[in-house]
Amino acid sequence: MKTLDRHPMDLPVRGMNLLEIYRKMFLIRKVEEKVLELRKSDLITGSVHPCIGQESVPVGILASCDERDLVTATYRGHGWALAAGVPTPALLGEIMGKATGTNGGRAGSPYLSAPEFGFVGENSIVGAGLPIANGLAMGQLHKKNQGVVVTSFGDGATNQGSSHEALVFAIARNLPVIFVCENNAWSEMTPISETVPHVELWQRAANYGMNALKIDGADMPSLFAAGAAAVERARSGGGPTFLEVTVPRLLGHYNADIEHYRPSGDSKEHATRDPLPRLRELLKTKHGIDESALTILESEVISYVEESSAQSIAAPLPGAMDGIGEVASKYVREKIRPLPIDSEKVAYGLAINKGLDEILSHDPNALIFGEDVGTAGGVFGVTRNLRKKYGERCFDTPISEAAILGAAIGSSQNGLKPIVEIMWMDFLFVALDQLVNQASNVRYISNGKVTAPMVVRVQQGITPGSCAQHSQSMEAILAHIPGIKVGLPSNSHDAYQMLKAAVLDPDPVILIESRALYMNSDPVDFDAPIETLGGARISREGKDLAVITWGKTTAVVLRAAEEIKAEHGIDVCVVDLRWLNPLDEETIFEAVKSSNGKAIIVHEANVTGGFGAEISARISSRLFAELKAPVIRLGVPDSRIPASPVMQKALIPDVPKIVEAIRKLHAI
Ligand SMILES: Cc1ncc(C[n+]2csc(CCOP(=O)(O)OP(=O)(O)O)c2C)c(N)n1
Repeated sequence: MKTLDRHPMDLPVRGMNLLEIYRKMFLIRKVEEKVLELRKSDLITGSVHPCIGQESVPVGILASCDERDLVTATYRGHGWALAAGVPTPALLGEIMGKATGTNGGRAGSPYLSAPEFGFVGENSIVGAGLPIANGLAMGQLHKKNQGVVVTSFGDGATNQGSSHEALVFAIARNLPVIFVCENNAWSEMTPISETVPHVELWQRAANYGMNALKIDGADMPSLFAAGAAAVERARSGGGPTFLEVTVPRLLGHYNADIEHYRPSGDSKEHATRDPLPRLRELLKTKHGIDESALTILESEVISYVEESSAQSIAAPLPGAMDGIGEVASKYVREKIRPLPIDSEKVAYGLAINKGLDEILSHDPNALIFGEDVGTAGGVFGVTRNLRKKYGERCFDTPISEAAILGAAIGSSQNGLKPIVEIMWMDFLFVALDQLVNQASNVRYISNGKVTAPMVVRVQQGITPGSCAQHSQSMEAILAHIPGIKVGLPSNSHDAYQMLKAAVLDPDPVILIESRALYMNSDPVDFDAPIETLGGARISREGKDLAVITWGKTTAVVLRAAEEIKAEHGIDVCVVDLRWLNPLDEETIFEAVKSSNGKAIIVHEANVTGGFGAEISARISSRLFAELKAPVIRLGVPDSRIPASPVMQKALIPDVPKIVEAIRKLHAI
């Protein structure tokens, strides 16, 4: 948390005396009331989730934090932002969607962030912030500055898989994270007692072996003490703590919640536990602060909130086009060099292993983690020997894909260069939130202030005997997500080159390797200059027809091209796309134009919604006048994948099927 130029009321809570703490809590209360008032007009749009009744938690915990420390919160995070030191006008500006807001209007009330104040941000996906906090904490450890990470979430979030994965991961890595569960007894419209009937929430963490305790959020001295102990423990290498803090829910889940589901007795009981009047009373009775001093302080806060609100109301709206851009770094097309011919042949998996070894040796911020990647060297041996050589910089994780990806996101935002392995493409789906909702948004929401330069290695495809849950080709789903770069190396040289390019890239990159290729050997020029990310390659020149493909099917298409040339004299141009995002459209268009206006796209993914559909659409709209025939897609028919190789053969686009498709298209 930096001490930037801001109003004294907006300073972070660290080092404040109890009266100043009260002032901050009162500020949070008044800001939230102002937000609810403005939400009744058009000045604020969308849902807002006030933290009224919960103000004690951010101030109580962050009182023990300092400028090294980082904070994440949920959509109910305005109080955390203000306690961390985010200026009130910037917060209100964001909630009003103004250009002056923390995120220039890109984030809104439930997803705002201000990393320059140590407030890494809110999160609108329940439970998603915990795995990311772990990654941030890995960055803290790497910096060796004894910094900690505080992550807040609700009681309902303790029912999320990602939360449990994060707790398990934090213990396994002994991370300096303080998990703060703000238990307001309601998960949106369902009481937590209904979904967690038999244990207390803190016990869940305790049963995982984490230091865990429960505190009454209205008892400020206990809250300060628990926060201070947890921070001290984390700073001194004692690992994570789980704090369950009970707080009242004084209002509905969000601004429009009429609480028709809530017994009135429950609301009344919660109202008796409001921490704000309790602290006020404590100041008067135990700290000798008189009523008039409190009244003056409160009126100063009210004036400041009015001023900040007026300032934000008068602030300019963003331009309509300001929401475009900063999705990913700009792709600048470069010509891709031809593949080496005379270099030493190296297996695809080994080329990646050598690349990883070099990356770890040259970049002290790089690290590798995933399931079985450490001691065992990966289930396919791709990370073999790296743990022996680099120790903890190549480590095994729990079988917790969301925790792995979240840790990659957080650590990449905090100075590290994580290269993580997800063992199988099919397993990515248990953790997709971390890519689709989290990694993809880091650059965009922060307007480019922060990026998530992480690399995810994963492998996919059909091999003999691979079952329906271990054989899917899912590149189209990933390429559909703006903000994520996706590449599929088709040979050993590219496997090495594309890994190096991915590691140098500032954005999240998914490298989809092919299990079937790991043992294949092709020439690799380890001395070739490293490319920047992107670019397709013409793998075979030809004038009669273009075949566009990527990854594993490239070699199959090349074999088909040789066969059809030998048997039918048809000269096929083969484009290996390499990267689906960014997409090198120009190489595709040039290839189709110079190949008689005929194109086939071949992939091992299902046809419907496959990336071939995207290529086909782009060719059809750009080259409509030049096309001599419809663009053809050849993929696996829309089916599940059988394990038996006999049945698999009928589905996979193999040489005979490709030859047949080429022959037919050529005849048109
Ligand atoms: C993964 C996911 N599921 C569901 C939702 C919808 N949702 C938003 S807040 C919320 C309740 C969460 O309750 P809790 O964690 O107790 O936090 P609180 O809102 O009380 O602060 C739900 C279900 C969501 N945003 N994300």
